[in-house]
Amino acid sequence: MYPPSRKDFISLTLNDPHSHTYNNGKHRRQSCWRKWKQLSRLQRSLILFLLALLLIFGLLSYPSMTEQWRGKQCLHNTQLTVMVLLRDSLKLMSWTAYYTFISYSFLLWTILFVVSTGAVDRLAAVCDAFRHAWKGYKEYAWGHDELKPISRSFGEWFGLGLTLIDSLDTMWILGLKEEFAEAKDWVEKELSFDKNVDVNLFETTIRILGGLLSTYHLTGDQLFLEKAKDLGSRLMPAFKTPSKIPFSDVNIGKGIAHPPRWTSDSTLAEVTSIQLEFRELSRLTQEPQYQEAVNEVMRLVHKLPGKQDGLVPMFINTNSGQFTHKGVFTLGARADSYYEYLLKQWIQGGKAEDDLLEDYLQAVEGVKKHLVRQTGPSRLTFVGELSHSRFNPKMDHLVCFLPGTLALGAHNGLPGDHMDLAVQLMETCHQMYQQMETGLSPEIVHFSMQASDGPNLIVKPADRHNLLRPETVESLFYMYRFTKDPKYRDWGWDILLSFNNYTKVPGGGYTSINNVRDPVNPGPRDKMESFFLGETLKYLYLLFSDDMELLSLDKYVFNTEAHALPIWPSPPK
Ligand code: DMJ
Repeated sequence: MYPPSRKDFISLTLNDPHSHTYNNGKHRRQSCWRKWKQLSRLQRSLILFLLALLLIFGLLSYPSMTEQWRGKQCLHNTQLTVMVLLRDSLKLMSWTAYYTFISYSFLLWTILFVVSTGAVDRLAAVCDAFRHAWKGYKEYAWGHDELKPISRSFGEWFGLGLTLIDSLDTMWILGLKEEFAEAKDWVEKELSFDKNVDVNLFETTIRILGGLLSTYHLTGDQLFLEKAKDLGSRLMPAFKTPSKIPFSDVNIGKGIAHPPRWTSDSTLAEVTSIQLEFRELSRLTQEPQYQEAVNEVMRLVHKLPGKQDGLVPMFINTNSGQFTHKGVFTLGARADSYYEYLLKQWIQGGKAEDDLLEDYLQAVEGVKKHLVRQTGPSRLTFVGELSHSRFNPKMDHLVCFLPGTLALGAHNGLPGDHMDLAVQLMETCHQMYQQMETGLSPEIVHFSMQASDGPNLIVKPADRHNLLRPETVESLFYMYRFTKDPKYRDWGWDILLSFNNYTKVPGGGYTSINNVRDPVNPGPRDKMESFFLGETLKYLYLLFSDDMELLSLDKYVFNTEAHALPIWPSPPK
């Protein structure tokens, strides 16, 4: 796949004035022009309008032209695009009356096109947002992990240029060639994994390994595969544990892994959400050790006692290989992407691995039975948590990945009621934004189950922050792709506007905020998470794009950090 090409204007090819064809045509045009002048103004307008319509349909159905438009959306905002087209049309008008005629039609088409498709504005707005975020990163945090946009400095987590790598494929998809080239240059010259640093296995896999693999697939550039191989091999010591359940942390320079200081447990979602990336690395390198290591984790978890109707506890011990903290079940932090990766591994591998499907289907039934409930006031469907048989009507924003995952499953032939649940949960995630004064969701919401006229959503003071997370726009993207219902785009648009209103920092960057209920003082936290560029803006762009072949969901599966990996071709029969 290639990025949209940069074009500053659409050119029309004119006939050679010295050719015979042109001279013959000249007479015809002169008589046409005379006839044209004899028409009334109404007749002329009507013809122009019809021609404009013809042009719209013609151009829209011409693939290479829409390809050019896609490129423009990131290079110009709509107004600029219109101005460029206007300028070109005016230039053409100074030719003969024939070209004036064409120009008017073209101009009319442009205006109608822009007015009739909100898509142009929305895509351009995502591009503007990306550029603004990138500007801050480039100026104050270049090559570092995260931008601190308020203090105009940076934060370091692993010291591996996290935001830059997480953003690579987003820039490619948005057609931001110059920005991409600069970032690639940094990867080539500056990025080294030969560093004495402790990294978190899961975060490094989903953001950096996933980002490099996805960029390799989009660009075909070996550089990214070489870097991915180097990183993958440096992460492997994490799997050297008595149970083969990996440690949470690895020193990629020394090749030594260890659990967190306070426990020998690993987080369940972390050890079961690195599979897509390691499996793909094995496929590309033909080196089986990556795939074998992560498949072993799935095999162990598959047969482990302590699940409840497919729901898994949040921790697993690296020595014993057993679940710990049993009896607590959530679809939020520490368990979320386990469920997501069951389905996505099944899809990645060509729907051949039955254990994955079985675990996923069972888990969805478990979610429906134990965790899905409705609010009292207006019957909003939500996913709560279970703690030793006690139901807690609390839902992390993280759970909003679920409508998208359920919809993806239904699209791949899983039961239709998964889609029904997806539709209901999508509505709730939308309400988590819409009912807040800033239009942005808090990190955690509690739901009222009492039948009353009171609010459905309750936000505790400690949960009022927003970290620019992607899960809701991610699900909106899936829902739009599968239903084409424009309301999902409108909901995504409202979210982008709210990000712009309350989290955009003058000078460059976006910041997470402390209080989504206070539009006067949302309380900037001075941190732009890498997933804002890697995921949130990418999913918004894909949501607004009319090009359903742009990372088709029948060809790619997105990892949990929105990095696209190919669905494997089926083996020859
Ligand atoms: C991302 O790093 C991933 O989406 C992960 O699965 C969950 N947390 C963040 C975004 O919220």
